[in-house]
Amino acid sequence: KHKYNKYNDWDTITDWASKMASEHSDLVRLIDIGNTYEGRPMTVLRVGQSNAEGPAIFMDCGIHAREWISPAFCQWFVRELVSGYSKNEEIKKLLTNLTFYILPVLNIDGYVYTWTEDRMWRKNRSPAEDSDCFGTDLNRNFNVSWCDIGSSDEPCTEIYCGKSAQSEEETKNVANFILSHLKSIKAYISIHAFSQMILYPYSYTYELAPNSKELGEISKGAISELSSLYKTKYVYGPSASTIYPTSGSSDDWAYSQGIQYSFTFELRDTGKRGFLLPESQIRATCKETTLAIKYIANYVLSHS
Ligand code: 0X9
Ligand code: ZN
Repeated sequence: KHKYNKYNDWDTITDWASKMASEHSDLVRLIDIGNTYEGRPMTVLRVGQSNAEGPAIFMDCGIHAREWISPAFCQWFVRELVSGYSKNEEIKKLLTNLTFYILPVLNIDGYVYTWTEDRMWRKNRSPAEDSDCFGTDLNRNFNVSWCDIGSSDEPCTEIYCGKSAQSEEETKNVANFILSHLKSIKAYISIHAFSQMILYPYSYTYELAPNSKELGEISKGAISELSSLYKTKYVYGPSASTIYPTSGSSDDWAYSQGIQYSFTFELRDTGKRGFLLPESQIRATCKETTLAIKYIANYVLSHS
């Protein structure tokens, strides 16, 4: 049975998504964006007043399989939107003027594998050529400075970039969906764990992005909202210097396509439990993160 304050397995998340769409058909539509390597359908939840054509925000969770708090947050945030629509003026305003495209689990095959075989699995599940190892790091597979700094061309590593840029079904499906809505998508947000950070481009170079100052100010504002609830400490900055350099990452790719507001969140904690964040922290983590995402959404709305 689906629960917002527990980690849900993939079948439960699938049923949940269908139920959201059928119970809130005025606000939620499901969009099939293609299948994973193992053939599971990837479904984006489009949340917004159905006739709204305005600006949009794309958010994905679960690029990395073991970061379970991330999909939990996407589910929480969808509920926040649908339940807030009728009783909260701020949410109503957001959903009247903005569209959210939310992908609750990007790396579904990997996520299933963490439930059935290996809790610490990170990558997707496609087999490599000329190697017995499995899995490409989907946050190294996007077509931006592909397989350069912070990636590896060795299939047995955790940061394998894949056999070519966007070689993976999951990467291709997301990139194609974003490209097909590029006119409306004003912000890209990718939810990871852990480290308590808000990161923005660039990742593949230490150079500063053209609107780095603005991205820093938005991050600062989002963190001030987030920490107002439980005083959780976050840091922010350009990805390369704040966490470490990576290439072929989704946020840099979205930014390279002209999406000016591109962020990666690293949710709780700072390493005590790491990827194994206890279920008792889901609620607080999701509540505080919701404040940060709403702050960004309001910013995007008033600047587009
Ligand atoms: O290594 C990663 O992909 C991210 N860390 S994680 O522990 N969640 O795997 C960091 C990504 C930093 N790079 C970008 N934001 N592009
Ligand atoms: Zn991650």
